[in-house]
Amino acid sequence: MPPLSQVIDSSQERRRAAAAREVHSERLAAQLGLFLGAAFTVCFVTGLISHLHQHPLGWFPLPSSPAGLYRVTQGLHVTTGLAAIPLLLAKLYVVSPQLPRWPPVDDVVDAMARLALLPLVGGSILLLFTGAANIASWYPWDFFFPVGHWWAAWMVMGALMVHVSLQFPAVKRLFTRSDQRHSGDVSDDGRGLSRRGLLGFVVGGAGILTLLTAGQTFPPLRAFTALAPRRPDIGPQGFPVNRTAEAAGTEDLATGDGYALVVVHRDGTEQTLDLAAIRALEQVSRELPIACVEGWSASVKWRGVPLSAVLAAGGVGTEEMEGRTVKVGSAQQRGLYGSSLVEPDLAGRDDCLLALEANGEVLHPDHGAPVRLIAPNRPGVLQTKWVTRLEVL
Ligand code: HEM
Ligand SMILES: Nc1nc2c(c(=O)[nH]1)N[C@H]1C(S)=C(S)[C@@H](COP(=O)(O)O)O[C@H]1N2
Ligand SMILES: [Mo]
Repeated sequence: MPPLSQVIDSSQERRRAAAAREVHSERLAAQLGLFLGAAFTVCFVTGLISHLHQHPLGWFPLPSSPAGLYRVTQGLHVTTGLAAIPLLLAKLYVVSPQLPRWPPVDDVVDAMARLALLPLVGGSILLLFTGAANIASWYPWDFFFPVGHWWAAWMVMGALMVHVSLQFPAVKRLFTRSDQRHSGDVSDDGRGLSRRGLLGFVVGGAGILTLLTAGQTFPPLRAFTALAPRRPDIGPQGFPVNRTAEAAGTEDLATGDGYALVVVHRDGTEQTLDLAAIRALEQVSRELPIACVEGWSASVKWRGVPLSAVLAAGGVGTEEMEGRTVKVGSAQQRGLYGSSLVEPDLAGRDDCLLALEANGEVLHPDHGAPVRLIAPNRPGVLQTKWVTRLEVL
């Protein structure tokens, strides 16, 4: 018969060991839920910003400065979204014993709670999967990515509000003193992942994913971009290309021979500028990022002519420009990115450029030669390449 103190010690040890295995606990589910909720909120807000850039609301204009703001918000979107993948997997593992249950619901509130899990879990998996596949340029689906991703985001955020309000007591218990702690459904069969193993998976997984992708937008981590689809310093003239001139069918344009920029006035009349006329205008140098919606970004030194000065050379005076949006059109016939809109405030800025040079060289064909749009705080998709048409709307 061992001494009493030893019996107590070993039972304490057992309890400690059991607590360490408390993987399927309410507490861990709530902790992971908090982090997931924070990550999804960051993704939703930054995603909305991205959406507003591409579908502007007249009464809610986005600022044109700081010039690198979109680079930060979209970099955050993709980085946070990827880090949420191990979080979601861990959360599903922790709550998995509670999913199959008989009877399936206890009461009306419980029925709502369990019903909300369908769009919540299904939508979250859809969001993270489509997001990750998109930045890897893999499209194993038929719908247009931003549309599917957009509606999944609203569905998930709605279900998340229902879920959080119903699970609020569990979150509250997280912040009460530990001796009053409610440990919830502990399945202590000693099998499966330990609590420490699970936390290691989450922190390690999120950390590794962040380390291997954040360099696509955060220069100090550039050397580690193994998982990111683009390294921001690789490509002609030192930065990446999404669509080449060959893919866009615009190789012939780059020579500049026969190039013509058509300026369309509000009354429909047209005026044409050749390349020499544009080159003869006063040029300015500006450092502005290309910040792709897919999360990579690169800072580039551009040289070119402010859009407003080119329009002026095409006969569009300040009065005609007043409060007007400009449609910037490309020679590219294929694909979705043949034109973009420049809002009135942006169109008047001297760092909203039609660029002729990048990083000290004449623009490379893949970067939009002979003339491409580059403007501050704007998603890459709106930085139209191979510009041949400016239309005052
Ligand atoms: C692996 C995780 C994720 C990745 C890699 C990712 C990636 C992206 C990308 C590349 C876009 C730009 C689409 C475009 O304009 O072409 C985008 C937009 C967006 N994302 Fe995500 N995302 C992720 C997770 C999430 C999550 C968790 C949410 C919300 C809870 C979310 C909400 C949105 C919204 C609302 C947009 C705007 C869609 C639009 O412009 O119509 N994303 N995301
Ligand atoms: N005409 C045209 N312009 C375009 C595109 C395109 O496919 N066609 N791609 C856009 C996208 S998605 C990005 S990220 C930037 C990339 O510019 P870069 O190739 O010079 O880096 O160009 C934008 N301008
Ligand atoms: Mo892009």
